Amino acid sequence: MNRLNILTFPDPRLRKKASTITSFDEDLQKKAEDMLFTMYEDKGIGLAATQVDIHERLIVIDLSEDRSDPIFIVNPSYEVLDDTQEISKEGCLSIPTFQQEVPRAKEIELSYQNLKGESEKLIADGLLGYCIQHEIDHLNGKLLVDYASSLKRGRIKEKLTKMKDGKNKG
Ligand code: GNR
Ligand code: NI
Repeated sequence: MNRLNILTFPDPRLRKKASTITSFDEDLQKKAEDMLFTMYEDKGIGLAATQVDIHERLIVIDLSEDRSDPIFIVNPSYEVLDDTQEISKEGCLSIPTFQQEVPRAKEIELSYQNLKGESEKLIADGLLGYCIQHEIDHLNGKLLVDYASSLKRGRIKEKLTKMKDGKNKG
């Protein structure tokens, strides 16, 4: 398994729209495993392929305490079952140190394919529902900063750019 590099805001590659997956092969399996490993290493509950510079519609999620219950989600789409807007306070591995309150649908029905290409459905609310909505935003090039004021967005952009410059100087 390989640890993949996670892109950080304001990297323009985070804005790319991911494409539909059509091959359910060993290569896909390997990408999914590397993403899961990377997500566990960075202590996230979800990761979208866009964040590791793979612009395909692939997501991994694991909400379990002991990191033993991964869900691999290919080509997701969802319908809103309960459109009550709930406020979800979220972080993102691509925007370190940043938190944002985001309005999310209360309950969704997710349709997707598994790594074998078989169709699956899942009804989700609470943290799982918010996480799915967050990851699908990534596949569409949307980020938590887009829900923030331009003032707050400007501040985090400056902060993360400075952090990166510092790192690059070593
Ligand atoms: O680890 C993460 N926590 C989280 C909390 C609330 C809603 C969504 C998330 S996803 C995030 C990891 C991440 O950046 N995924 O894209
Ligand atoms: Ni994220």
